[in-house]
Amino acid sequence: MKKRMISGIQSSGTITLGNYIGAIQNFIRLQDEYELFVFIADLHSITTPQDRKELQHNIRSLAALYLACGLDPERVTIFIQSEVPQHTQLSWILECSTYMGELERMTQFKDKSRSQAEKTANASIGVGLFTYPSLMAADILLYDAAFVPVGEDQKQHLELTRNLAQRFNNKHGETFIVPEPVIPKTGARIMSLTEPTRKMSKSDPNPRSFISMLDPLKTIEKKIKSAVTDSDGIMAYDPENKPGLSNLLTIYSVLTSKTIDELVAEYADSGYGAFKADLAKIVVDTIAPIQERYHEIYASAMLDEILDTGAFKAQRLASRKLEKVNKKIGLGRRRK
Ligand code: ATP
Ligand code: LTN
Repeated sequence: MKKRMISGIQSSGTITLGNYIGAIQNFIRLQDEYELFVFIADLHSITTPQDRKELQHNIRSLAALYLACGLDPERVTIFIQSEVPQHTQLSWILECSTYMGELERMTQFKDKSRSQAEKTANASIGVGLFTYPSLMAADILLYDAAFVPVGEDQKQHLELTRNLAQRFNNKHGETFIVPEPVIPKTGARIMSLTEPTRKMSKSDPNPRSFISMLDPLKTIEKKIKSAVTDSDGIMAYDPENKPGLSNLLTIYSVLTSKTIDELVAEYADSGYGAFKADLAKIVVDTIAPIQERYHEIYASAMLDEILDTGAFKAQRLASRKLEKVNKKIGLGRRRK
């Protein structure tokens, strides 16, 4: 039997080239080998303020992009997180055995609460942003997933998920599979185009910092050509001293079959301009066919059918698991 794998992406904006390289490319690569579940993490996205209409659009748009990027609904179960209420139910149970100190250490919480505090006059931060990792653990543990394909930034959340699974198993007996992260060797952390020491993020307020999968092709070209690099003109991969150029080399390498060493040699004498122009073409050639498929899928009734089927299948597994968990803890009642 195929091992099960699960992952999700937040519907907090349009996915970026970072999400595509760090996560989606891996989903596509692994969809034959594993029983794959991929969901739209809409509950996670409301841990930061969302506009109702935009959220509705982003949820459907992400589902359409999964398909447009190449996820095959015949092989992959695609569903919307909030349509499977067991996620929030198990999340509460896990929250009760997650320690404050564990959540306080999460770097994503530290980063996001800081930027949230800067944005709001009274520095209000929702509790959901803090407990976010317990919901993520529930997403994974409900499905007995052995593997979780994610980008580098999610490693710490995965470690917590493993701890929560082990903690529960120790207390209540074997219940959860302890999952392993699957992180790509190259491209697990694509950096911002304007501040290359920070990761590229779809909710970055500066649109020039990321390439959205739905950006007009001309915009993509411009963003790559104006990406921040150093000014010494020496072609080299050195993430510490040349973070901008190294990031572009990484993107070039993962979208082609060329290694970074080959690229450094190839562009050694041609300067950053020619390198960026070629890279822009490669990125556009990757994204253009995805955009062509996207619009038709977004408007189709077929997308709703796929999401209905996905939610049904996910609910069946999730409800069975949750029932077991409730029983082990002693929740609810035994009928007389
Ligand atoms: P947000 O800006 O709303 O926090 P995000 O762009 O950081 O969102 P997520 O929804 O948190 O994206 O991440 C979805 C998946 O994409 C995760 O597996 C994550 O590790 C991966 N990912 C996100 N950003 C990058 C990046 N810059 N490089 C590589 N992988 C990434
Ligand atoms: N936290 C993830 C999104 C996410 C996820 C998951 C990924 C929510 N639940 C379960 C893998 C498995 C992020 O990328 N920010």
